[in-house]
Amino acid sequence: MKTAALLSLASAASAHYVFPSVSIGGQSASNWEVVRQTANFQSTGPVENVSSPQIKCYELNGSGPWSDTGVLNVQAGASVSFTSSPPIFHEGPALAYLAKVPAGTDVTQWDGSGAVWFKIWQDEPTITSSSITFPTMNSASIDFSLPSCLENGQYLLRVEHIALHVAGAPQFYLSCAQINVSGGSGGYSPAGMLSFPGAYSANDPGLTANIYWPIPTSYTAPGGPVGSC
Ligand SMILES: *[C@@H]1O[C@H](CO)[C@@H](O)[C@H](O)[C@H]1NC(C)=O
Ligand SMILES: *[C@@H]1O[C@H](CO)[C@@H](O)[C@H](O)[C@H]1NC(C)=O
Ligand SMILES: *[C@@H]1O[C@H](CO)[C@@H](O)[C@H](O)[C@H]1NC(C)=O
Ligand SMILES: [Cu+2]
Repeated sequence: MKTAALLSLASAASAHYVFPSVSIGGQSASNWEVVRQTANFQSTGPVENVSSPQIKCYELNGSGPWSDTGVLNVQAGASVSFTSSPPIFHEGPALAYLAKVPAGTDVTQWDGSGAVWFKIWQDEPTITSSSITFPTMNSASIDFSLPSCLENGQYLLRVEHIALHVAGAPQFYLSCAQINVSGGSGGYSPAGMLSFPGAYSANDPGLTANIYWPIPTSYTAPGGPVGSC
């Protein structure tokens, strides 16, 4: 019995996840081909500090450049599917952000620092009187679409899942893909420009939430609202 309990603890502790690959508009790339390899590619552990520079893209190579990572050519409005390896194992919201690469700079040379990030998507939990559950629980992917009204050009695309299973100790799982958007109609209106770190505060109610008791009657993820076309 003792051995079984220890094994089960060990498997819970290792049941973290990474997002090493992405398929956009049906074009897929292999692991870490267009997604910057993350520092947790082996441990699969989370970022746990909202002030850490790792909350931006969690790069293994923190200072870059990232010229060993490719760039995926995509169409605005395309559907995006980031693979979660292994499948997401904790309750919490999934979110996606973009940061547009400044003119004259290549995405592989750009670190995405400053107030350059805007939220393009987040999911919503199902709340009942007995539980709050999130759509990506047990999912092998995080799926959303790029806005159709993006400006054309290169971006970092940051995908994130925030695990809320330990009340008051949120865990951030994330990675960033390098993409080059064409076919966009332009005019996207971000709801706000954010920096990582900086976008999240440790005392944000969306991060301090206790999802078990009392069951929340509403939930708002950190990082503000999603922009619009
Ligand atoms: C969180 O990260 C910041 C920035 O790197 C650092 O100054 C601070 O000590 C970290 N906090 C903890 C609890 O590790
Ligand atoms: C980061 O990647 C660049 C480009 O591949 C390389 O020149 C640099 O040495 C790497 N830095 C580290 C610390 O690995
Ligand atoms: C981005 O896509 C456009 C349109 O397909 C193309 O002309 C341009 O060369 C691409 N840029 C890069 C850096 O891949
Ligand atoms: Cu975990």
